[in-house]
Amino acid sequence: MTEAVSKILANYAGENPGVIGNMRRLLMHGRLGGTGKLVILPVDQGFEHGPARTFGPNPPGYDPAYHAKLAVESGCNGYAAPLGFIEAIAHEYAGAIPLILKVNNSDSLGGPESPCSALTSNVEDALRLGCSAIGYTIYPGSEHRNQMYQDLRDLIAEARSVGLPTIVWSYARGQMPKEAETSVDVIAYAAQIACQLGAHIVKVKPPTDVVWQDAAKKHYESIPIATLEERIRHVVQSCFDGKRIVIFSGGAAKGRDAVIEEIQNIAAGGGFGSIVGRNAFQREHGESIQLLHDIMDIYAKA
Ligand code: FBP
Repeated sequence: MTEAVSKILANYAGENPGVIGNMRRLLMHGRLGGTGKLVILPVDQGFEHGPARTFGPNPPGYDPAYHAKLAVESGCNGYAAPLGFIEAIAHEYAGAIPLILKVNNSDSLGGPESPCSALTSNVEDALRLGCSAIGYTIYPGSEHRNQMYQDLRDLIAEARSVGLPTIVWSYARGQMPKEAETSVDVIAYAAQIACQLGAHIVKVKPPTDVVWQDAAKKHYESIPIATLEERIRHVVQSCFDGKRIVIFSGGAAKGRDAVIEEIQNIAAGGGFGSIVGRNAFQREHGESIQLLHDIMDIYAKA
């Protein structure tokens, strides 16, 4: 194990050997293995956004094998997906790359006011499929958030008891306008909630310079948030002063330069890495490998 990884894992000292071992597996795997940085390929958008929106831009992606292969070939630290996609590839890929079973999901077919994901698989499935972690989404801001928090607490306890770490996708949405979902105060708050619930790794969206909560505004007068780098630093600080791993999502597909610029800022602000889905698999195969490598190179040098 490298010094960088052992320093990170020291922050999880109370955890059992199974959890630590699986986190070590994630941190030591792939092109960024040993650097303390992570790039994960998540492919749950078929469930979350629907097949045409997700796979239409690069149709080979309709095949679950395409994504597992992309994650391995590009040297990602891990591959995250819902039950169906993991079941379709686990016989070939368990052990080849850390698999992360996304155990809850929601679709885009209902209203946006009170989002709440369904449990679509469980800890037993994760073990059966040879996964190294589970993933769970919470929606701080939804009227169902307290139920999600309680369910997550139980799930983390169950996963921990069999040595699996939990990655929490913390997305504020529900009873708030769109611009609030990515405001810096709300993103930092969503990240803090995930850490307080016991998340081993937290995943949030890159924050904008909007401060949404009135009660927080005066406090942000003394917190630098003008640049993305500064905002990332604040989110990292909000994750137990950097003692919990926080990674940032890639978002809807955009041009290469915009992706690279965003990653440079995340890396400069001390972010631990990225979970990049659409910006990877919606590109043609060779192009997506190249972009993932470019992203990894930025983190490797940070
Ligand atoms: P992307 O890089 O494609 O944004 O993937 C990250 C992710 O968290 C996925 O796991 C999830 O399906 C998606 O973002 C949700 O995006 P949105 O909030 O736009 O529905």
